[in-house]
Amino acid sequence: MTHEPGDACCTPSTTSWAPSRSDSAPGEAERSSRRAETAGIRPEPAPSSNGAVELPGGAFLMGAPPNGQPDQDGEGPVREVTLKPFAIDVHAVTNAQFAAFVEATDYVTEAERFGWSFVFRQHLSRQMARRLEKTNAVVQAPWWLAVPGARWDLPEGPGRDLRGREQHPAVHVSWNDAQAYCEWAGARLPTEAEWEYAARGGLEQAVYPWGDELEPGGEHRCNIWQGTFPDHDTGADGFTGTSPVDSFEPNGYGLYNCSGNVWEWTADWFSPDYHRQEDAATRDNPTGPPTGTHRVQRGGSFLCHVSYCNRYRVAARTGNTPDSSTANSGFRCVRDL
Ligand SMILES: [Ca+2]
Ligand SMILES: [Cu+2]
Repeated sequence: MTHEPGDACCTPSTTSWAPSRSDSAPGEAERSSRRAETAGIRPEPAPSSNGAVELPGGAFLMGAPPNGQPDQDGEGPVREVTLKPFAIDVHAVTNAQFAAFVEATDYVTEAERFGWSFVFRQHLSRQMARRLEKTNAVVQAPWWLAVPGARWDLPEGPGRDLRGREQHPAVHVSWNDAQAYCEWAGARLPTEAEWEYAARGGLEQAVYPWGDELEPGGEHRCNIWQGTFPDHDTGADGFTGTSPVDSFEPNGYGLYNCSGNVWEWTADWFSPDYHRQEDAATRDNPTGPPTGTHRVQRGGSFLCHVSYCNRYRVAARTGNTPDSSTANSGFRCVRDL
């Protein structure tokens, strides 16, 4: 049984570039050499109160129906899943919130410990992209470059800090980093089922969090890619990279950016087929397979385009290894009620 997502163009894994993080023993965790206050932004005073909404849970239809293509990602079958009530943050954890966490704990992210993270090529200077393209590109997805020094507070590597991006989602955060934040904030990552139920915003089996049309009335409702992937993003939706976490209209539950902007980590291990088995474990407050290699990510990102992955639909899924970090991966928190 495979545990890997269909293809990893959306968020590359550490193992897709050598020296991979899993092969190189991480050094002694150093104190963050660049503390939050030097990231150019002021930490948010109340990091864990993100404007959460309480959701009643109950039964909903999870997954997407067959569309004539092989279901490599395991979006189907459509199944009824039941959830307990929970509270979920209306938006992804911001840079300002992550800065407060780092300031309070001196936490060192995995990207900092390993010394690099994945950045989309066009977000680098021409010189840096050229310098790195021969040695540091992901073979299957050469628009991703492993960039030395890229980390949560320097999303494009040394150079530009977070000024002006206080309310953008924290990125270059691995699953392990997200777990550490959640623990500190008295929260947890959503299960995949909780994430999808919340992202659907009360609509049954709609394609997107707001309905079935990508651009209703010609209006952009999420931050994805427009133009020709991966060469030219017109930015017609207003953004060619991350956008503030409360951009665009929220869904029916008041949640922002469930589709697009950044991929969001969930608690579950990834499997394309574990949930096909119909039993209590997969239908009643499911928590995913007991083991795996990749953690599920949901929602798609500013890089997603219909010509390539089409993974900004609300049932779409991908995954990455828990130590992987990329410029388009973030997370939001949930709490039990
Ligand atoms: Ca965009
Ligand atoms: Cu994608």
